[in-house]
Formats: sequence, C-alpha cells, structure tokens
Amino acid sequence: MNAPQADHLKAVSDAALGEDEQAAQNYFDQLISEDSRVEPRDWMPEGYRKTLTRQVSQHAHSEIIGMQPEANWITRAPSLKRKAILMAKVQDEAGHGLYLYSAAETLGTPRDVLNQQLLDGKAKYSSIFNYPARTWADIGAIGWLVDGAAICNQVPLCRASYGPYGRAMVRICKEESFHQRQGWEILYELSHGTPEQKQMAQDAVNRFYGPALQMFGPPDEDSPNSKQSMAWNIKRFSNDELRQRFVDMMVPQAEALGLTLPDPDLKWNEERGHYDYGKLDWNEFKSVISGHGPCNVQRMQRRRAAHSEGAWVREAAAEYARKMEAHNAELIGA
Ligand code: FAQ
Repeated sequence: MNAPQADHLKAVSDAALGEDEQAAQNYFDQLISEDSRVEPRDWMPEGYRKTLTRQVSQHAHSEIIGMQPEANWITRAPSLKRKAILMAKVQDEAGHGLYLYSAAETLGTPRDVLNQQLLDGKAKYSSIFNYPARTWADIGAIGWLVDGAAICNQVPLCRASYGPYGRAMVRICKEESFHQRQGWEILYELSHGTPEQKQMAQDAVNRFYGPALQMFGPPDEDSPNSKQSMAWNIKRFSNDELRQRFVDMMVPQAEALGLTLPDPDLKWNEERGHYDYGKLDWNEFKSVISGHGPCNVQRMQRRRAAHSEGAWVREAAAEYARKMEAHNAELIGA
C-alpha cells in the first residue's frame, strides 16, 4: 500500500469510528508512543486484544504442557534432593501457567475457553515441549537451554505494553533464573563425572540445542506477527535478535560446562561482534508446530486425560465457591 492509499484508509476508518472511540484510539496511540502501560480498563484496538490473547494464552499453554517432560523424571530423579528440586520446578511451571491464564482472562476471554482451544488442538504451545526427555541429563539440558532461552525471550516481555502480562513476566523471570541454575548444576556435575556421565550430558545438549534455538520463533522474514507486535510494544526485539543474543550468551557457558554446542558453523565474527551460527532445520520446526513432532500426540493425550481426571476438583472448587458466596450473603443480610 502506498502512502496516499494508507492516508485514505486511515481517514475512512477515522470516519467510521464514533467520536468517543476516536478519542479512545488517540489515547491508546498516546500510551503506546509514550511507552506507557495499557490496562484492562483501557480501550484497545481489537487487533491488539487478539494478538495478546493469542500470545499470552499460548505462553500459558506452553507452561502447562512443559510440565510433562520434566514430571516424567520426578520418580526417577537420582536422589531425594534432586526429586524435591524437580518437583518444586514443575510446580513453578504450573504457577506460571496460572499467572498467565489470569493475565489472558483480563483481555476478555475466560480461562475455560482458552483451555478448550488447547484441548481441541486449535491453540499452539511451544515447539520445544514436543521433544522427549530421555535421560536424566535431559532434565539438565531443559533447565540450562530451555529455561535459558525462555529467560532470554521473556526478560524483554517484562516491559510489554500490556500491564497484566508485563507484571506476570517479572515474577516468572525471577523463577526461571533459578530453573536455569538448576539445569546448569545438573549438567556441570555430569560433565565433571564419569566419561559415561559426560557423554550423557553432551548427548542431551546435542539433542536440545537446535530445538531451543527454534523456541524464539521463525526467522524474521517468516514471522507474520513480529512487526505489529513490536509496533505495539508487546515484543521489544525480533525473533532473530533474541536468538542471536541467546547464542552469544550460551557459547561461554558451554565452555564453562566443558561441553560443546552441536554447530560446526559456530564462529566468532569480529566484524559483527556476535557469533555466526549455522542454519536451523525450519522444515522440522514447521512439522512440529503443525502437530507432527516426536511427542505431540502423547502430550495432548496426557493433557486431555489430566483435564478429565481433574473434573471433580473443578466441581468441588465451584461448589465451595458457591457455598462461600451464599454464606457471605447470609452474613451481610444478617
Ligand atoms: N513454538 O509471527 P511469529 C517456557 C508460532 S515457556 C510453537 O514469530 P509471535 C518455560 C506463533 O505462535 C515457552 N509455535 O509469532 C518453561 C505463530 O503462530 P500463530 C513459551 C511457535 O507470536 C521452561 C507463528 O508461529 N514462551 O519455555 C513458536 O510474534 C521449561 C508465527 O510466528 C512463550 O510463549 C514456537 N517456538 O512470536 C516451561 C513466550 N514460535 O499464533 C517448562 C511468549 C512461533 O500465528 C519447562 N511468546 N510460533 O498461529 C513469544 O515471545 C512469541 O509468541 C514467540 C513467537 C517469540 C514465541
């Protein structure tokens, strides 16, 4: 679209908006241009509401599905201490899901509707959780690489323009930092253990590194949502910018761990001041996000089973809330 066409469209849409709505749009534009926060009470364009509902709910679904590969190891963790730490981490992920569903609900879509979208296979969740956690070292790799990527992606989201999302992210990022340290520590112990343990750590890193880089989303030229999300101050950096930041951060950490990253093209580029890295397998990414990864079917089956097995808990909670409401009404009436 050229500039006169865009001006014409804007004039038409301004005329279509009522005066009040135009004032609301102006106020929204002002909030964004001042880098202030949009709150649930504020008017917002439908596109902004839709984009945030999509991103925040997908993020919530990722936290909930992300519990599965790790929960798989709670009973097999090598000591009581490791078991307790892992259990706490998995509980944290459930908490993150709760903060995020709450933030998403403030945009107007109830949590049960969002949840149903996941159960019906209509909503995405992060590609990374469709890979299996095969060995104990995978729990280390998930903590170090997956939580590491999550932190890199999510710290800028603490400044997202939508208040409830940004505030939820602050707490989530603090907890993710513990999670990453936990993964680092598992890998460090393994890589300084027996040759077999070191090999197990290396094998886990080899399998999780590429999929962790894909957590940042498709390359910028194939990312349909980035431009608008950045204009609305939801995303602060593009997918490729964050991916590069992550690679730069992980190279020295891998050296400190005594492990290698599985990329023969990884090389410091003096001119750019960044590491160059090899091409990722985007066909695999597309296949995973369209439901054909190694564990998509298993993850969804487990989620659906957990949802139906948990029906009695939801019913009991609803009944308790109803009773409390009746009790409080009685007290007020008395
Ligand atoms: N997996 O236009 P873009 C965690 C989809 S939490 C699946 O670039 P956008 C904690 C995307 O939705 C991990 N789908 O999209 C933890 C879109 O599809 P749609 C989750 C992906 O939104 C650790 C399409 O591709 N983190 O790890 C992925 O601007 C350990 C086009 O992409 C978040 O959700 C992917 N990797 O940028 C838990 C962070 N990438 O909806 C347990 C918040 C892209 O149009 C254990 N989200 N897609 O049909 C974001 O920052 C963004 O949504 C991006 C994607 C960067 C993920």
